Amino acid sequence: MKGVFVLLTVASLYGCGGGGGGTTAPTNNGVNTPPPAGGISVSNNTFTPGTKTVAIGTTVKWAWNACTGGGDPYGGGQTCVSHTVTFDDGSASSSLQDQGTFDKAFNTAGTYTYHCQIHGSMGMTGTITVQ
Ligand SMILES: [Cu+2]
Repeated sequence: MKGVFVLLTVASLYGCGGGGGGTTAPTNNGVNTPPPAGGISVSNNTFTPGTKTVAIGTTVKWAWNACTGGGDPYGGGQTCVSHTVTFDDGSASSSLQDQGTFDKAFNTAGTYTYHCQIHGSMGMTGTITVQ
């Protein structure tokens, strides 16, 4: 019995696909990720803070906080809305995801604008100024 459990655990580990780039696979269903100090929260239709100034060489982290609701008496789960961090210059951007994080290093001075592919037209945009 114990051996079967171990085999199943190993099989499920191998079943996880590899993530790409700086995006962490969303592993915690219905769980928001608090942004670290200096990070940016990705919530429903807004990035907070929407504008940010960093020093050259800084890695900025976005953390998805797009799950709301849940906690009803019947144990219903939260609803998580998918968003992207998509750079207007076509540089490395996040996946369309409803949880997890995305990291991007800024090694060149400049102004980098980004948007959510789904909600950019609703004003879900942001700017990173690197100096
Ligand atoms: Cu969005």
